[in-house]
Amino acid sequence: MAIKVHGIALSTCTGRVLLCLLEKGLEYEIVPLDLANSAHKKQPYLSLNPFGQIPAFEDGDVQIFESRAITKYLSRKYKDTGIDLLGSSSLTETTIVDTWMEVESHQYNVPMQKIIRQMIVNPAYGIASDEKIIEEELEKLGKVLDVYEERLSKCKYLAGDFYSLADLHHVPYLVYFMRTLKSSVITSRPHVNAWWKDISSRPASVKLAESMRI
Ligand code: GS8
Repeated sequence: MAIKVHGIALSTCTGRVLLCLLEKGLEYEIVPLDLANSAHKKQPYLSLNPFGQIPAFEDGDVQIFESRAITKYLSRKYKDTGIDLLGSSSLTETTIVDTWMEVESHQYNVPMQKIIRQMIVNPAYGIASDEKIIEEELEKLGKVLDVYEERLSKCKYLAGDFYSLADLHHVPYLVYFMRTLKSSVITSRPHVNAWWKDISSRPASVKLAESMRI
């Protein structure tokens, strides 16, 4: 049975799953949701994601929500299809991938999500951006990226000299962020900038970015 992703490509969390599928070269079907009519807050969708958020995922009998859990599932189940995204060659590498996935989720994602809401999502809905929130969150993001700059001066990718889910998870928000007037937060940090240039030019990332045009 085909892999089904319930969501929309414009959503960064859905994009995280789509990017993993593209990297793995797996066939999938996007099942669009009528978000304007709150289809994600009602049954039958709530039986796929009880929190009423996108994405949700089906692979045969397996049903999962939480985008990062879905990418981990795909990377483990389809370990031998396409690129290894887990640093599977040793426990140490796997653990470093896990560490930087946690960093993405708990350090980078927090300010980034608020910035993208203010700079991309709100304007798309005709809602004014809050400059104070943007400035506060950019300062927090800058501190996180200073740690990345140091890390990426020592290795090409976050978990080492190999591309992994730790890098992949960053891509969707950065696609939107790099289209804002604040992209110098990335380009002014040479190692972060080189990392972004590399991971954004992967064919799968280019394809995802094309589908993220608001
Ligand atoms: C977050 C899902 C989420 O925030 C994940 O899957 O990674 N931790 C979860 N989804 C957003 C869209 S993200 O672009 C969403 O569903 N927003 C609509 C809503 O909350 O009503």
